[in-house]
Amino acid sequence: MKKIITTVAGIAAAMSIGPASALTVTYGDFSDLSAFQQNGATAAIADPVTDASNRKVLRLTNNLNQSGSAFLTNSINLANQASFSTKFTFNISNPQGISDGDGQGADGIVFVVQTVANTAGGIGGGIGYLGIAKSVGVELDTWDNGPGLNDPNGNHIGINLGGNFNGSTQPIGTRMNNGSDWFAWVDYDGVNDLIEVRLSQTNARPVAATLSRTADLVAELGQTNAFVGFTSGTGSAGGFHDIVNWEFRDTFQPIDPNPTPEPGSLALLGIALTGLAGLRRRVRA
Ligand SMILES: [Ca+2]
Ligand SMILES: [Ca+2]
Repeated sequence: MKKIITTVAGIAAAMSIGPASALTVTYGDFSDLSAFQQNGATAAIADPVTDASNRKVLRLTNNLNQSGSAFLTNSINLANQASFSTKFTFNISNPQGISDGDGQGADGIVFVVQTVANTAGGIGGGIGYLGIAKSVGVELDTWDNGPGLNDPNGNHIGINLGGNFNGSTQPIGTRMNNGSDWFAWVDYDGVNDLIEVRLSQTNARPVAATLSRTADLVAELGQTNAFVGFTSGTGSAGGFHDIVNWEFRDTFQPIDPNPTPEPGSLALLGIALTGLAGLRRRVRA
């Protein structure tokens, strides 16, 4: 599927409610990477990449001792107090090199919103993110670098600001570099200064956040125009770090592929069924 960019500014303006504009970027696959600026190792990987499941993916790194990134070339204006919602599927396969406590492979992937430059950060434990100031980075970290990089273990997620691994972290029980698809949701509510991350091995948005932290992204970024994309790094351990699909919304509008009905809808459905049953009884009588 090709990239789809939808603008509904006209609708929002006509209704005079909601945000002044709404932009959704959707990649069902990555057969067309023309809207991305690729940096470092990512730029050196020939496109398109077909993975072991015959899918066209965005492969960020594929060998040892690399740093790479891919950001949408055009910045996005996060006008609603820097709010955004995003969901992506990632897959880390082909673990290489040395092992940490949970096995082979490193270093992970970081989802990044940043303003400094359309570029990539440090290799290895830097996961392509270290040093990207004025940013928020949600790390999917598969290598234990210890306290120096604020790693609680060799398989965790974290929410970081300013290009440093300084945020709250959450260990994940199953190895993220297990070659399976993982599903991640990141939502930033700029009104309440709250970032929430959800991680799942199924394509169903978890009710509870896996990890959250408060942050004022407008203050952190210093502006609301931001580059959005992904970074990755490898060192003496590595692997294939792939983004399988991606959706990004420039406002706080959490993405749920399989929403459960609202209680109100269920109540209405119940009334409708009751009404039908009543009708049937009347018809029979
Ligand atoms: Ca690490
Ligand atoms: Ca590990």
